[in-house]
Amino acid sequence: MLCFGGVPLRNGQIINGGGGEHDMGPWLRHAAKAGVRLINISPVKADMPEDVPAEWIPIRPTTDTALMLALAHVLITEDRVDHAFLDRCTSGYDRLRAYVLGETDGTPKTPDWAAAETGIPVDRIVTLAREVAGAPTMLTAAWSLQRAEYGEQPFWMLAALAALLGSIGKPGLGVGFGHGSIAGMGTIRGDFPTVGMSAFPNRANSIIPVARITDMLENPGAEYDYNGRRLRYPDTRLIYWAGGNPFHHHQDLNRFRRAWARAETIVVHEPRWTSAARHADIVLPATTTLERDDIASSARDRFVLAMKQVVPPQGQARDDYAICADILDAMGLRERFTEQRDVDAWLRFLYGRWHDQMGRIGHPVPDFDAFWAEGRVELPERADDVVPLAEFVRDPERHRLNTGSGRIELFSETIAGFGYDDCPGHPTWFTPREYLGAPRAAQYPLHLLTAQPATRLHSQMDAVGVSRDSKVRGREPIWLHADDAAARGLADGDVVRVFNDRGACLAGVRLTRDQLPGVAVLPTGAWYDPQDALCVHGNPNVLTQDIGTSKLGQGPVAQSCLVEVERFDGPLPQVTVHAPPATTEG
Ligand SMILES: Nc1nc2c(c(=O)[nH]1)N[C@H]1C(S)=C(S)[C@@H](COP(=O)(O)OP(=O)(O)OC[C@H]3O[C@@H](n4cnc5c(=O)[nH]c(N)nc54)[C@H](O)[C@@H]3O)O[C@H]1N2
Ligand SMILES: Nc1nc2c(c(=O)[nH]1)N[C@H]1C(S)=C(S)[C@@H](COP(=O)(O)OP(=O)(O)OC[C@H]3O[C@@H](n4cnc5c(=O)[nH]c(N)nc54)[C@H](O)[C@@H]3O)O[C@H]1N2
Ligand SMILES: [Mo]
Repeated sequence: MLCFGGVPLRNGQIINGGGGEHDMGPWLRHAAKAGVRLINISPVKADMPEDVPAEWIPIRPTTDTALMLALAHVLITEDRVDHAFLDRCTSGYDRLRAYVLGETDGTPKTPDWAAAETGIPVDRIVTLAREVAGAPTMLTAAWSLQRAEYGEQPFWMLAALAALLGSIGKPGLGVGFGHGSIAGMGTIRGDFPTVGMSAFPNRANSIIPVARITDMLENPGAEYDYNGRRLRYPDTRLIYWAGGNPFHHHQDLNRFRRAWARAETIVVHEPRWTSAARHADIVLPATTTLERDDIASSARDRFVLAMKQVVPPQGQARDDYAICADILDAMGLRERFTEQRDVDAWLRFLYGRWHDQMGRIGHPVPDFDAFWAEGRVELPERADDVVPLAEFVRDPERHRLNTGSGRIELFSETIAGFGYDDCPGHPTWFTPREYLGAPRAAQYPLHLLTAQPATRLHSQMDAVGVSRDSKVRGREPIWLHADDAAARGLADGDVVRVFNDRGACLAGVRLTRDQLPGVAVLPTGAWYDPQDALCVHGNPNVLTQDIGTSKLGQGPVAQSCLVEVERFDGPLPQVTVHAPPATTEG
């Protein structure tokens, strides 16, 4: 199993909709015990847990597409591709092949070529290609590979690689994304419905890719490309934000902060005095899940969980639901919004609907009161094997895919038809602006990775407990290779200034040898605490660039980021962002 970005267990404790089962570690160990050879292709060795035997192939960040293309080059030139599979199940192989061999652009994607980009020795690339061709191989990549310039390419190329190997549609093989990104990937939960609300139609018929928010605020009315469409940014006067911390998650926060200030009114629902709340005109204190009753349910988890209130709402906090209902009341729309249900009635209604669906498909579950008393419903594991795309591979004509050709597209006429210079019709290597091979690396020689934090979910509960205890002199830890630190006269526990021409933050040095030299890791989530243009706490998004992955996806490119670090010897500024707000009586 080739794991691009490894299988970092810290990420597997999270799942949208709640996790009743932490299955990533057990399944990974199970696979290792069963004799599956695991290969961690990542700048960071710890992306595979220490107790799981695995080979580590260090790779320069954001060069995975180059490695995949070189693997394809070996498979093609040594005639190890599965021609029968390519003929039956794919379209456009000839186009991709011509590109890999350099017939279209004059650059054959040889192991030599890829070694220069990836830092992986030529021999290892060649043997790796032979190994994956010679043994049944599963491919996976962390979602983070997409959060980079041209982030569409590694995912498309990994799928293409699985197609060249003819492994798609076979048990335990093929390609699956995010096996190390979140709990429940590839879970053997049956195909059951979930407890949940239906989504409302978007009557305004207006969307933007979420990573383009700064562009939207800066350029009202401007046109931009997105996934084959030409869209226009709305003129945004009012920002209403509930459930999310843009001053945690967005890239290039100094630029974002200026753009955010252009809105006339900003309303934020928050349980905590976060940086987003601090940048709002009106903050409506919201309850946390601990202050209300709710139900957790996810299509990737075998448990439906009763999330019971633990404490009454604190201070003036109210449920988001109650806040919205009151606002709609002022518009004369309360009843249409609530459908005359309070929280308890909604939970009973949503659970009841699911209860009936489950009964109809032959899997009766307890009624609401029994569920609530027990605290959970456990859904059975599937008895049969689930093999994605097996039906398609068995009979590609009858089970056509939802692509233009109905097949796995190694060349897409649809995407080629968009005419994008940054996302053509087949997987392509583009030289990023920011990576260790860029001219800019002369000035900013460290590639900064901003992984998910091991000590919290994103920015949540940063001020307390495990998150607070992980800080180095109150700053977010930055992991540096010992040689990079030594070259800068840095020791473990030092506070450094991390900077580039977009911004700067402080961070606390942690040393390692298990990471590619030239790579620095500063996890996301330290609350943004800007003091004179310096985030004194360590939010890495003051450093990241805010451009789209390409005109196709317009996703964020947080992982494409070069920086330099230097010791911070001045008096240490106090981290103030965790302090509660000043209030007045009355
Ligand atoms: N503890 C914890 N778990 C979480 C979250 C959290 O905040 N905290 N967030 C959850 C959410 S919302 C999501 S979307 C998922 C995200 O899941 P991912 O996107 O998979 O998580 P990351 O930690 O960003 O990246 C995984 C690993 O990829 C490696 N990596 C980074 N860049 C490259 C590269 O260019 N090439 C290669 N080969 N490897 C690279 C990094 O070393 C990193 O450890 O995590 C979820 N799980
Ligand atoms: N540099 C860099 N940036 C990244 C990433 C990266 O890899 N690198 N990863 C990205 C990814 S994958 C993600 S998913 C985003 C995550 O970004 P966000 O989802 O914006 O981050 P959170 O910190 O989870 O924000 C959730 C907020 O909701 C509040 N909250 C909790 N419960 C409730 C509630 O019931 N009601 C209300 N109203 N509020 C509540 C919390 O206090 C918290 O402030 O970050 C992205 N940003
Ligand atoms: Mo995410």
